[in-house]
Amino acid sequence: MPAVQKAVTYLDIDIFCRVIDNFGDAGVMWRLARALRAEGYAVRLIIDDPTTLCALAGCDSHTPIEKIGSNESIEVCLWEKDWDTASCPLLPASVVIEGFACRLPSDYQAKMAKTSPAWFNIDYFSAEDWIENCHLVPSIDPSSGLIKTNYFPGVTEKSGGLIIEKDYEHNRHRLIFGSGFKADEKDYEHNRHLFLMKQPKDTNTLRVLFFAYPYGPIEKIAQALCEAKRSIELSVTQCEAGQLLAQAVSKQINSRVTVNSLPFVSQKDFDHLLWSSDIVFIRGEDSAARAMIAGVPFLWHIYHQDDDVHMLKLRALEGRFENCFEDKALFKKWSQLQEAMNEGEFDPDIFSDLIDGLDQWKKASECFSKKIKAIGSLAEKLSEQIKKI
Ligand code: TRH
Repeated sequence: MPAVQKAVTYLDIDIFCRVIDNFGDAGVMWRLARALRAEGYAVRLIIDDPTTLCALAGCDSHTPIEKIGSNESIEVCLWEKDWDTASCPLLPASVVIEGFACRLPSDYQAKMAKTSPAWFNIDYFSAEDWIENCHLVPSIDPSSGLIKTNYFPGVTEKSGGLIIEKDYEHNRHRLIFGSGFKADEKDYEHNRHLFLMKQPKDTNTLRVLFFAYPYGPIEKIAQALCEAKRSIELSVTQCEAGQLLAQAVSKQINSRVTVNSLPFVSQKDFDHLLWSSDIVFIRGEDSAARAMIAGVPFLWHIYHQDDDVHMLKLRALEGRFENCFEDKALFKKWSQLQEAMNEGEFDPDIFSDLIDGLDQWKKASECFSKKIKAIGSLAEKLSEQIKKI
């Protein structure tokens, strides 16, 4: 008798995302949607700003919303404005994910009270101690009585980890040893700048990637790059700070910095940029997390918060990194330069020392990347929690 194949039923997940500013909100939720899809769930992403999502997904800006997720088998749906005050036609999925406490449409939430789905809030990434006490802590929603579980991404065992795609190592290996950007060759003009990043460079030249906020010490960074003892191929991402840096560098005389102005690339190609770089200036949350996973030496321009809360977050991450630096003096220089950069200063001499210690800096970054990977991927850890409920 032929073996009867058991039908596999996958749970469906709704992810809600409001874009407050920039790319981080959509960036994290799109990455999560892809990673949960790879875990086998049927994923619907409900988002109020499809244009931002389109850029991250690498779609043409005219792509209709229902097509944005089709290559990834993810359903993308517009969060209509009036759903916040009037009725919402969506029926709740078995699992509901609220991105960064974005407040679900009240009608949708009222329907959840009848179906009791598993409900998670995915919070902001932090390396601080306190998140370990809040991770996976349930709270009771006063209006519906439903339980919502708070999930905190982080870099320690007791946190929720970071999203690391199942094919991450495979893709990285392909870029470094294989065909790289080949898949996009048909669109050579658009990807010309990415091809440049893949070309072999002379060993004394440094590839530096820049993604930061416009309120940083841009002129001082330009000066430090131009005073460096090694030639620099500087790739500036498409952002205001990138344009400002390119202008500031062009004003410096006799510099050995060549500037490559990048287009906005898809989230997948963004990893390629990190893998092809020697040093990255990185901002926000998702791209900083990607630099940590990539094991590339980075300087984090952290998102500014009131009362300097961001500096606590920055120092907490440095604290987690310290053991990975064999050279403690170099660790001090890295922390010093990074903190100063977030306070409007940038010392060319310290930057020069970091370049001199690049091998050690790289070793420390790779050590940290290993630690993060050992924790496991956020999507797998979240999936374990979903299966428990
Ligand atoms: O864009 P960010 O500054 O976004 C956020 C938001 O402001 C958010 O509200 C805030 O809370 C958070 O920062 C701290 O930086 P972030 O988080 O690094 O997101 C950028 C995303 O854009 C990330 O997924 C990488 C992606 N990206 C590309 O895919 N291609 C590109 O060319 C560039 C420059 C970025």
